[in-house]
Amino acid sequence: MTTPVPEPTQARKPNTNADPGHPQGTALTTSQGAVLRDTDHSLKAGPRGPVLLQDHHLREKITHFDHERIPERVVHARGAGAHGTFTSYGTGSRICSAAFLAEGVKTPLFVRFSTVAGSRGSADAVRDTRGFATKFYTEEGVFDLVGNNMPVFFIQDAIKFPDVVHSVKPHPDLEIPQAQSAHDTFWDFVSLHTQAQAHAMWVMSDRGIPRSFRMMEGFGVHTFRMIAADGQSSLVKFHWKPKLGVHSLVWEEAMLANGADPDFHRRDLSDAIKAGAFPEWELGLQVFEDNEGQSFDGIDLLDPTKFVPEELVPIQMVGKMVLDRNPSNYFAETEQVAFHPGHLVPGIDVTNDPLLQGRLFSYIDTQITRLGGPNFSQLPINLPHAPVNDMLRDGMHQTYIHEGIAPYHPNSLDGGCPYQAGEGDNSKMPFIDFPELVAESVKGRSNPVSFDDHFSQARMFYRSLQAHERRHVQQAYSFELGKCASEVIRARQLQALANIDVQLCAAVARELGLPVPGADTEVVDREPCPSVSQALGSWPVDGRILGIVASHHTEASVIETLVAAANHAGFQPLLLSSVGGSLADGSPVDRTLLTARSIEFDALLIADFLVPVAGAKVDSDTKAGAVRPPGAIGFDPRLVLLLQETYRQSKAIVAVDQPESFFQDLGLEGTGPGLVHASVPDAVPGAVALLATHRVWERFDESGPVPKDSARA
Ligand code: HDE
Repeated sequence: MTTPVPEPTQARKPNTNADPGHPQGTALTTSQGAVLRDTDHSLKAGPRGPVLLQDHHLREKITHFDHERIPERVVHARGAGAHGTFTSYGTGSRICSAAFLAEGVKTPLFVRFSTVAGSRGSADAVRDTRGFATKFYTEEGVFDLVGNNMPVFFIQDAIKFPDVVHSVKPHPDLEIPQAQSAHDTFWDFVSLHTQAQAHAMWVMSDRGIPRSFRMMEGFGVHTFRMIAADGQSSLVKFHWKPKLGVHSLVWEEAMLANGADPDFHRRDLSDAIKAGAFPEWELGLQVFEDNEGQSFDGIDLLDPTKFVPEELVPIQMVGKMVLDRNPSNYFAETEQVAFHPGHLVPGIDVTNDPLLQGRLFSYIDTQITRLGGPNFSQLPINLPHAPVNDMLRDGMHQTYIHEGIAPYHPNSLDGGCPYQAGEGDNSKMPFIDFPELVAESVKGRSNPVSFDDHFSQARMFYRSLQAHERRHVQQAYSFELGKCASEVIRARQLQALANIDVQLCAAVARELGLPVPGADTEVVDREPCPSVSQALGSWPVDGRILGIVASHHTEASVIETLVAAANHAGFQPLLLSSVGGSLADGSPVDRTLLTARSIEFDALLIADFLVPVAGAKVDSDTKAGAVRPPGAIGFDPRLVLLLQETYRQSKAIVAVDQPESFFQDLGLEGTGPGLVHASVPDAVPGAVALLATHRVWERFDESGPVPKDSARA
């Protein structure tokens, strides 16, 4: 059968970031634009072959396919991105001349969130630091803020980066475990190299398993320098503050998610954007006087293993970021985006933090390998929106057709162009290399003495957490060290914990069945900083997932009322029923008991209990592992499992017009915290009230969270 000859294809669009799209045209062609008749059969000598070497289309198609992959990032390989806009409040202009910080300026941007350790296909919900990298396409050139969701780092000097990364990556013999720090080499390094203890503490806390990228803080980690229009310099630390607050998974959810939905965070981000629940952050600065010692209150600002508590230096907000567009092509955008901490604009400069200094070398080097040459800034996702007039020429994948004959400076043949700032008609604001005084010193391989304190901030962080958060930290260390085969390593890490907090050390030692060592280092006690706790305060529920359990017999008006109220409150409602199809009001079922798992929902409304359907077999269905209590014999066992998991995960469950005995029948604790009975009109407001604090932590914590603290009040 012959395929009809198609229309000629659309002209290829030029590569500009303003319009980087390459829509699929109507007519199939080769890469050279020749229209093709057949892409389903190789060219053969007769229907039974052999295949002819002259089939250029076959060879081009397969050769290109063979080269579809580029080397993944050596760290931060697993990521998800989104486009958005930054709107400046103008408050940053007091200390920084950067044009994008002037009042009301809107700057397009692209953000890539990532895990650090795992490879590109690894699961999202692993315990790890998260990357939080933002590319601002400002009118003065690209500014990249390449940060993490934790304010401290494992090492103080870039020369240690290959060491820490080799330790967390899978063991080289068998390449296991993937995307995990729960193994010998990581804890070997961290326990020997105690400057890593503060960052390890953050990773062992709930921050290591975020609920969503939308609910993470971001930190520039290093101290940067800002220069005002009058030349005055300040030292600053960057902070991203999420509108939805900082929230985490519980460990059971993280483990379930990695099996049931390895794309958990990626999906959450793109679903929220699709649903119009656009994630938002405020950008804030901690500003420090640029003093000679570059320190604040005994904290060396050039030491990236330290942070400055908000209680000591409040964060001044300078603008807001909204992410409102998903990438159209993962590879072209999220995979090819190339960040660099040296992509700076006039008014922002680096400091001498030795970790930052090493990063300035590393990123361009890695992009050359990863993106196949030095011209990666010409890729649409990396292309500055400011005019580019460099004298960089040629190289692999050069897409510009440069004109002129004199790409050198000074020249007279191209009329002297391009001019440096201040030459010819170039009066533009140039990048400022701040004329910092370089202290008289001696060349050598050493650290300042102030870098020697490895434990005081880990202790401060731990002691600033709420009781349930501290329990999570104890469990995380116990799990991770319990996965180490070497008892020497476990004992060495316990020694580090003994220097951090005696009770933490004792709790972990108990789990490991090892003796509790005494401290062997004197550690300064710092004031706790409750602002690092995630438990204090309340937040909007925008875009949180509300599961509404309904049967095919639930009245249409009940479903309509609940869904409308959920949408009105800002939730993303998902209808859950025994099987698929449509409910009484015509709404399609979003999840069935076969496809749903507790991890998907932030809270549940039970509009109807679900009776067992054929296929729900208590004995043979692993999802129905929950033993039904006598009162729940009439319930689908998978619903019992869902509710029991949701309960264990300290999430709210609202029984809508259900009998008083509903929760007891399920084997849950009657009317315990977060188990609520409500009428149809009161159901969604009940969920809003409970979700504003993210979880019902009191459920398993007799002391309950400490009342709201002044830091968040
Ligand atoms: Fe990175 N880091 N890093 N890093 N980093 C990379 O660059 C490196 C560090 C961070 O979504 C690589 O393009 C060195 C701190 C993020 O594309 C590489 C050192 C912080 C991302 C690299 C550090 C980060 C990277 C790998 C120690 C938080 C992902 C691929 C001196 C402030 C960006 C790439 C994205 C990626 C090197 C330390 C954040 C190899 C040598 C500290 C968010 O160049």
